[in-house]
This record gives sequence, structure tokens and C-alpha cells, in this order.
Amino acid sequence: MPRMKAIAAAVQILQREGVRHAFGVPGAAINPFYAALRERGTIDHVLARHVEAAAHMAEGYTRTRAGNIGVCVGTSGPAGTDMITGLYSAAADSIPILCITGQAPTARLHKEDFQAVDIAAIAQPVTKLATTVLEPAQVPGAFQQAFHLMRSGRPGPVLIDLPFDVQMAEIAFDIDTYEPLPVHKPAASRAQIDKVLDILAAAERPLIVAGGGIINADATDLLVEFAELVDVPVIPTLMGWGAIPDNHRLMAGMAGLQTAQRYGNANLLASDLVLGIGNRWANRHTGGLDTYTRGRRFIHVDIEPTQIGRIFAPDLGIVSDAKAALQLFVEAGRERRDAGQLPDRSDWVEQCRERKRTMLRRTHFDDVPIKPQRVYEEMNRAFGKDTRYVSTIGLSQIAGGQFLHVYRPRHWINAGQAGPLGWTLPAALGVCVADPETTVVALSGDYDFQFLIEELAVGAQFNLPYIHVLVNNSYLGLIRQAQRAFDIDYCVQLSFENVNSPEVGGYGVDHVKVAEGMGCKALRVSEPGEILPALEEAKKLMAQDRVPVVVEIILERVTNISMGTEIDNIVEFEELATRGEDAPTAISVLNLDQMQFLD
Ligand SMILES: Cc1ncc(C[n+]2csc(CCOP(=O)(O)OP(=O)(O)O)c2C)c(N)n1
Ligand SMILES: [Mg+2]
Repeated sequence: MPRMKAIAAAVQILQREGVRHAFGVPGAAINPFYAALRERGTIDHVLARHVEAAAHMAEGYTRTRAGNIGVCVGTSGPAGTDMITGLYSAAADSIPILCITGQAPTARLHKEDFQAVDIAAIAQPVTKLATTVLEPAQVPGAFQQAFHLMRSGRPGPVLIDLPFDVQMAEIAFDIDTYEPLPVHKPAASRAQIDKVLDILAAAERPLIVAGGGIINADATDLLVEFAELVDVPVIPTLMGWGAIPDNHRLMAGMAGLQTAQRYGNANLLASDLVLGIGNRWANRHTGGLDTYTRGRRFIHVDIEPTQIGRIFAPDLGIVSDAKAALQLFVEAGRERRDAGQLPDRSDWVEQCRERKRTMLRRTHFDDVPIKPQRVYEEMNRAFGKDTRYVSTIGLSQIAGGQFLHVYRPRHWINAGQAGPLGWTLPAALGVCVADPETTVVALSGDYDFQFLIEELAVGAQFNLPYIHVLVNNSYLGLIRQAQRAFDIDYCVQLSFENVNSPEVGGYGVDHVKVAEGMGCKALRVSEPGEILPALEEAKKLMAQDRVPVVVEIILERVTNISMGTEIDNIVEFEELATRGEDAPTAISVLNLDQMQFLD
């Protein structure tokens, strides 16, 4: 049996489990891992400039491709605590990442040693497993179990904490005898699926709510096939956006309080049955449960048994992996179609499509300073169906959710539940590592952008080109809008006179200078007509210089974005679109004679 350091065995296991990239920040307690990484030479490492960012890079990496598991690495003490936010946002969105931390030697753990903190205890509520490995011979088993857990059931993150002496100790290990553990995923039975189809057949106005679980299960083709078979419109959740293309005739819009379309909410409110698959009835999707559930029945299919009935009691709950369920849905649906047993849904589908054509918000404003709605109109013009968008939180993300278009799974990459400011930039870098071929476009407000702004230098150092659309209102815009309820505008404004950059006109930070200082390219835009040319120029710069390109768009400081607390009572702040030219890049334009689907 070969003998090697326990940490060398860990690195071999990472490789065997499919890891090719890692994101991290070294430190004394994790140097044995870095030495093993270097010796093996099979895993590329991106050096982050903040450890939290390494965790978000790992998340972006996982979210980009089915089967990916992002790995983030840090030393003992503050590195682990910095990564807790990444573990939280990964856990919240059912995203597997593996966090590896160094630790003080086992003999000194109870001595308040330098940078010794009980990171396993801190990480426990935001991971599927968080463990400090105390026996060197248990290191292989800990990694084997980690991959098994991350991939089984509801996916999620794991933390492995490795004391210095445990990493260095020699163990007997032979990678040729190592096998990944089988992955466990519950599957619906045919009887359960037949029952769902019976209930569906009895409904007059059914909808499918498609959650992120369908994307995690890599089952979006099956979803679209099933929806087409039974001719039932689909409402994706924010995490499920892209599961069905925006321009598909059965895509009925997103419902919710913020990242939703007017027609999405209207369609949901008009339904009499909702079949939720791989979703979790998030409160920003449902709003008040009375409004959401009144007058309709619910079926809930989810991989995690304890999710059924968590938010409200469904009429039928089924525990299943989304792919396993959808395979049977398609099989059973085909049989019913061939037997001529499927009801005609064309009236209901047409009603949903009519709302999609007519219930639009206005995007076409010529105002200077620029109104945010116009930015998304121009982004729709500039970026094609392949674009992978990355965003996190704020008015920018909310308006992006309302106005942008997504055509493919994993092309809207968003920290949905946790919404940690600063996530966008490092997550976008992780997306670039996972998919260097596709255009990546990040969308941030000024404050989100500033939270982990130093990561721009990582993009420049490692040649990770992407476009960062930075919509600058010099405000904590979402919080400013929320403070209207308190009649205050307090501790939310970011403007100041920049003594070095009078040209930013009191907007404070000169993002162009900062980005250039970090080795990136940057453009600033103040007029609506300049947006599209700037985005086109950004594409060229990105290809030419192979670094992140920031396009800063100076916005009107105060613009309220549509939102509310009930899905039947969303507050609109701007006049609505009444003509095609008010919303020229809406997925189906108002004027029927101009009806077009964007390429
Ligand atoms: C770590 C963290 N702290 C605080 C918040 C609360 N929060 C949500 S959005 C926001 C302001 C965002 O401002 P900006 O990024 O400029 O976006 P805008 O709303 O102006 O478009 C804040 C403070 C958060 N989501 N995350
Ligand atoms: Mg802002």
C-alpha cells in the first residue's frame, strides 16, 4: 500500500471526484494542502483577494455546469469565518460547494491557539456536514462522505477542517482502490405520477411552477417536453429562470413580489391548480400566502421530504428528484396523449399568452439622467441568447429580473435566497472559470459592486474577461425605497464630492479609475443613446484585452422599481406600456402586427 501525507491523499481524491479548479487564499495552517496541490499539479488554483470571494467564486463555478462542484480553500481562523457567507448562500440555494480550511494542530485546539476557532461548529447550520478531522486515517473517508453528501438528496455545501498535524501525518492510501460513493436521490413512483396527471386533467387552468431543483437536476429539457405534451404554461421561479426559454409559447412569466412580470402574477392568480416541481414556495415568490393559495390547489414535488408542507400544506406532496419525476411525467404524458386522454388547453394557453402580450411595463425612456428601465432594454439589444447573466440583489437585480431575457438554464446565475452584497463580482469570475467560451455579463448596483471590488484584480491577473454592467444611482437604492415606509431616507445615500474626480458629478466613487487601477477596462455612460455603443465596445475590449470590462451607467438617483407585498397588489411607479414602442424589447411586443421574438 502506498504511503503518503493525509493531505496528498485528499488532493488525489479531489481529482478522482472530478475537481479541476479551486479558489482560495493560502495561510500557514493550510500550506500543507498548497504543497500537495503544487506537487500533484492537476488542479488549477485562482488566488482570490478576499476569502469570502473565494467561496462565491466556488458558487459561481458550481452553478454554471451540471455536475460541477466548486472548491474554496482558506487557512484557519478568519479565512473560515469569511467563507461562512458563501456557505450560507450555497446552502440556501441548494448549491454544492466544498470548503476546505486549515486548522491549528490538534494538541493545541483547546489552548486558544493563534487563529484556532471552532469553524465546524460555526459552519454547522449552513452546511450538510461540517467536520474537523482529528484522525489522519479518516481524511479519505471525510472527503468521500463529503462528495456523497453534496451530490445526494437536496444538494448543498460541506466544510472539511484539517488540523495542521492531520494534514502532515503519513497514512497508507491507494487511489486505485478508491471509489466515489453511490449518490442517493429519491424517485417518484409511476402510481404517484399517474395520480398527479389525474388531478391535472381535472383542472381547468393549471400551471407548472418550475424551481431551481429542475436546473440542479439537469432536467430542463424534460420539463419543456412535459409542458408541451400536456400543454400547460410554466411559471419559473427566480432560481428556475431559464428552465424554459423566455420566448417559449408556454413561458407564462415569473410571479412574485419583485423579480416578476405583471403577466406572471396575473397568470398565477388566474390559475386553479399549481404543480410545483423542485421549488420551495419562497416568500418573495408567493407573497402573502392567503393571496397566493386562495382558489387553487397545489401539488408539490421536491427532493427533500421536509420541504413538503413547510410553507403550506399541498393537496398532494411527492418526494422525488426533479429529473426522476419528470422522466415519469413525460412517459405517462406520452401514453395519455397516444390514448387521446389529454384535455385541450388551447383556450387557457391563449389567455396566458394574451396577458404576456399586453401586461407590460414601460422601458423606453429618453430621460437624462438615465432611468434604469432603459438600461435593460439596451442590454436586451446588446446581448444574445447565449449570455450568462450574474446578479445578486438590489434594485438593479430586481429590475434585471423584470426586464432581461433568459433563454437557457444556468444563464441567470443569482444568489437567490441569501442575497449577499458583493456576491456578483466573484461569482462572475467563478462562472468565467467554469465556462471560458460564453459571454458572461454581471449586473450590479454601485454598492454591490463596491463590496468585493478588489476581486477585479483577480479577473485581470487570471485573464477572466466578462462585462460588468454597473448601474450607479449612488444609493443603497433598494433600502432607500424600503425606507419610504418609514418616511426616512437615512444612511442610504452614497454620494460625495470626489476631490480627485469632479467629472463624476457628486456621485462619489470614480469606478472607472478604480477599475483601471485594478488592471481592468472601464467605460462610463451618462446618456441613453450611449448605452448600446458602450456595451458593443465592451465586447470588443473584453475580447482584445482578456480582462473584466466595467460599463458604468450613471442613473437617475431616485427611481422606484415595481414591487409590493402581495402578488395581486404590486405597486407600479411608472406609467405602464401602452404601445409597442414603450417596451420595444419585451418578449412579445404590444402591437400584434409588430409581434417579434428577439434573437
Ligand atoms: C451583506 C448585506 N448587507 C446588507 C444587505 C441589504 N441590502 C440589500 S440591497 C442593498 C443596497 C444595494 O445597493 P446597490 O448595490 O447600489 O443597488 P441598488 O438597489 O441601488 O440598485 C442593501 C444594503 C444585503 N443584502 N447584504
Ligand atoms: Mg445603488
